[in-house]
Amino acid sequence: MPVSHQSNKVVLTHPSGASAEVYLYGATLTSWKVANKERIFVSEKAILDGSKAIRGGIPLVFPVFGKGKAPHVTAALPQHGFARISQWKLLISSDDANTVTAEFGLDHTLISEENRKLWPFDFSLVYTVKLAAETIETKLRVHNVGDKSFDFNALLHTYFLIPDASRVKVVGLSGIDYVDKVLATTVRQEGDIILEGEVDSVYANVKSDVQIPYVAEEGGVQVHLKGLSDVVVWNPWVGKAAAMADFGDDEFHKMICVEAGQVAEFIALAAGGSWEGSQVLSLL
Ligand code: TA6
Repeated sequence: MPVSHQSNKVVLTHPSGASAEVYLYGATLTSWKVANKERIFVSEKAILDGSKAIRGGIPLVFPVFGKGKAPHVTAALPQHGFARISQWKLLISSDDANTVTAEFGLDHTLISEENRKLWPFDFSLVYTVKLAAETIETKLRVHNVGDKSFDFNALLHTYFLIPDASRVKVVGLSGIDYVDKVLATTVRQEGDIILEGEVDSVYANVKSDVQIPYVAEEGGVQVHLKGLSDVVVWNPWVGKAAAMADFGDDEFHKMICVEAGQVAEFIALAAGGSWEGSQVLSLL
């Protein structure tokens, strides 16, 4: 069955054998298997019961990246907003010879009363997961269905499963100025990124694909941005890993976040307006 809707998640299965899983909680994609290998990292300690954002997969960041800052209206929202901690609905699913697609929805009537009060705008989100034999596209559409304009961040907070942090690099960001949140400074990226410690970097105006090639073995993944221009690269490394209860102390070796979104600036959306952004993940 191309799309099976279980109680708390939706499973997409492609005729090629590729598959994906999306929890309705947060519309969090928690698995993308292709060529018989899992490409998405989910912590062994992730909490999947809807009581906390899932540690891994592709959490959806909306309407704010990180913690909002007063006096912005997002200042009191939970970190990374409410999309990843709300219960989404499966809207439609479809399949054809090449792809299997599922669409998920969240709107202002489905979020908690508390978040509704903190962010009093009428909105509708549609999240589309389109699985093909060797690629997967995840697209977020934002609709302003109210009579007041609002501004927002949006980000696909993708955790990639990797062979080992010492055997990957991130290619495609060289020459771009980035905010280094570890060193609290802005610097220009010189060359490829290798993981030798905590990384928490925000790159704006990225215009090319970002690749995560494995070193010393074949393979890797590519992130193609569509309608998105910012990329966040994050690995908590040993210190921050130890501080996260829902993350194994040594799991930082097995993951890297390369996150496509619009976070450097807020996007203004007029009443009645729509916006969309997506990423296409593929194998190297
Ligand atoms: O995307 C990187 C980041 O903003 C890091 O600063 C770190 O906070 C990470 O997200 C995880 O955030 P979370 O709220 O999921 O623990």
